[in-house]
Amino acid sequence: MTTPSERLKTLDAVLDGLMSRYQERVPDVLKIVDALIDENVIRVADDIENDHIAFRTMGVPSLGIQSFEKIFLHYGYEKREPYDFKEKKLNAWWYSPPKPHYPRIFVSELRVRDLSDAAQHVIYKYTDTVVFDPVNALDLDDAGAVDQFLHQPLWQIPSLDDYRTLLNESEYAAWVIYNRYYLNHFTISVHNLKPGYNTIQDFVAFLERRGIKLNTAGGTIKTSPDEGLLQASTVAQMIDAEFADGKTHRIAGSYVEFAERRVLPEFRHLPADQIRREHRRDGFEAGNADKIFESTFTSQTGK
Ligand code: OOG
Ligand code: NI
Repeated sequence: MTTPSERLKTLDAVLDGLMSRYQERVPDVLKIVDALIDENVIRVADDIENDHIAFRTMGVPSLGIQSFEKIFLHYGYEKREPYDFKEKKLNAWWYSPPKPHYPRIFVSELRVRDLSDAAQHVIYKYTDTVVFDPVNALDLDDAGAVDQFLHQPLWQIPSLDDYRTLLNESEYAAWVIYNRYYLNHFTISVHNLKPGYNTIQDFVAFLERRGIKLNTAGGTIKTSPDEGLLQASTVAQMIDAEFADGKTHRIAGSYVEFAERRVLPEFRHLPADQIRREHRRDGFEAGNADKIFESTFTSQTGK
C-alpha cells in the first residue's frame, strides 16, 4: 500500500510529464508565458496557477471515462458533476483535486453508439484491439508507467480516409482517433494575477495585443449564467500528422484556455488578501464548455 503523500508525489511526476509533452506540442504556451514575464506579470512559469486540465476519450466498452478516471481517482481526485452535450454527443465529468494547488480535471467521452453506422464502424476498427480495460493492467504507483501509458498509441494510427470520415460527422471523434490521451489543454487562472491582467476581459486584451489567435465560437468570452465563471481559449495548434498510409495532413492538436473565477456573493465582504480558492465559483458550465470544445474544430482552426 502507498501512502497519500507518496501518491501525490506520483501525481506530481505524471502532471510534469503531461505538461512537458504539451508545451512542445503547443508553442502558444511558451509564447504566453514569455509575454507574461516580459510584462512583469509573473517571474517564472511556475507562478501560473493551473485552473484545470482536460482529456478526451472514446466511449467504448474498455475505454472512455470509466477507464480513464481510475488513474486520477487513484491519486485522490474526487468525481463531481456530470455534463451532457447533446448535439456533440458527449458526456463529461469534472474531478476536484486532492489539494487546492492541483488543477481540476475535466474528462469527456464520445457516445460512440449515437454516431452513424459508418462512423461507428471506423472507430471500432481501431478500438476493437483494446479488449481489456488497459488501466486495470497499469501500476498506478509507477509514474513512469503511467506517463508512458498516457503518451503511447492505444490503437493503430488511422488512415487519412478514416480520419476524414470521422471529421465529417464528429470533429471530436477525429481529434481523439489521432491525438488519443494527449493533454487537450491546460488553463491559466487569471483572477490571481495583478490588476490589468486579472479579469478575463483584460487578459483577452493582452492576448490580442500579443497576436494570439482566440476561439470566437459563441463570442470570445464565454460567461456562465451566474456570471461566476468566465472563460476564453486559443484556437488549437495545427500539427503535421502522419497517417497510416504514409500521407501527411495538418490537423488540430491542443490549445490553451483562460479562466476567471469570481468570488461567490456570500464571500464578497472578505478582504482581498483572505480570498482563497474555496471562496470562488467552482466547477464548470455546460454552455461555456460546449463552445470551448470548438477550439479544435475546423470552423475555428480554419479562420
Ligand atoms: C473540453 C472543452 C470544455 C471547459 O473548461 O469547459 C472545457 C475539450 O475541448 O475537450 O475545457
Ligand atoms: Ni477547459
